[in-house]
Amino acid sequence: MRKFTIPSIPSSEITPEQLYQERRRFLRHSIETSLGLAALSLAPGLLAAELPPAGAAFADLGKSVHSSQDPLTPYEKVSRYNNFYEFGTDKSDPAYAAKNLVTNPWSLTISGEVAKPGTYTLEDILRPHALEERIYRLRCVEGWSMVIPWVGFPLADLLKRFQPTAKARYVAFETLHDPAQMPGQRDGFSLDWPYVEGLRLDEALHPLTLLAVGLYGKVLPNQNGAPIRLVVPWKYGFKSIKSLVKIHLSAQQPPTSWNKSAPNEYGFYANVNPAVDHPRWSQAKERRIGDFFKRETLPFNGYAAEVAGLYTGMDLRTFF
Ligand SMILES: Nc1nc2c(c(=O)[nH]1)N[C@H]1C(S)=C(S)[C@@H](COP(=O)(O)O)O[C@H]1N2
Ligand SMILES: [Mo]
Repeated sequence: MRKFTIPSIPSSEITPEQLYQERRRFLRHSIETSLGLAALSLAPGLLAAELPPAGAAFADLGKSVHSSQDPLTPYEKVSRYNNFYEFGTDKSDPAYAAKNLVTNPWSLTISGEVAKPGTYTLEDILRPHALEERIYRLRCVEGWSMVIPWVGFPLADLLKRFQPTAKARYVAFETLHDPAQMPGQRDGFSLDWPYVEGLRLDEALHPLTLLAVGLYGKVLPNQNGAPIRLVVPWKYGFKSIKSLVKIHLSAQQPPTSWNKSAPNEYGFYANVNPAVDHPRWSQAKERRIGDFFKRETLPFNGYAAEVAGLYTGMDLRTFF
């Protein structure tokens, strides 16, 4: 986020949603015919005991009532224009630098104020959860946005399984720390590693808060946070932490990476708010990747009706 460049992208690159729907039907058809029974075990209502292999499609995902109607940002942009500083600070770095990240096997530690702490394989984490497609707007604090069809399930469903104790008030998240695989963790600049994020427990339990394992109907590309990442659509994108290895419940508000790095620029709450400018640029507008003209940024990124109630009584001008 030190760098603030906005490439100009011709509007001709927008992929109409229809094209994606067509392609998805094709993918589902081809995977069912080529894998036969193996694919059938994933459908319908998809119990996600196993992820399909990289690049393969999920079958028959449920459609979420929480999906946005906005036209989708093309897959080619979603997967090649990324912020993932573990793999470099240029938008184009993660797509190639994350190519060989090992995401299988993967384990996730649930710790702190829960009745059932432990380290679990990704398969154990996913097994009971039905996956669905959720189309969300993603608004980066840098002033650009995308519309992404995620595949995932509510974080709330996972947290309830591990049973937060009465003391739990916050949830902390941690990305993999592995400098051998993550070149950005070897050059000392930018952030303290590992990347950490956090939510208040009620934010984490909100039905819009998603754990994503895929996008565009397929397993997450590594550069988008494989094999499992957080998505919090009403907050600036940096809250949506990638490649999770740890979820820790606590009584205290946890430190968060961008807030530690520049506390006057990035808050813990980081709710999308066009009325509170970043110290170095306005937040009133955003460029939707693929659009020529900027558009107005909406309070809570357009999710105010669902989430504004979480912040009743708080002064939103200061809780940036
Ligand atoms: N671990 C980690 N998570 C991260 C980041 C990062 O650098 N490291 N960047 C964040 C930022 S600033 C944004 S805008 C989103 C981008 O997600 P995307 O590349 O899937 O669009 O990821 C967020 N999650
Ligand atoms: Mo971002």
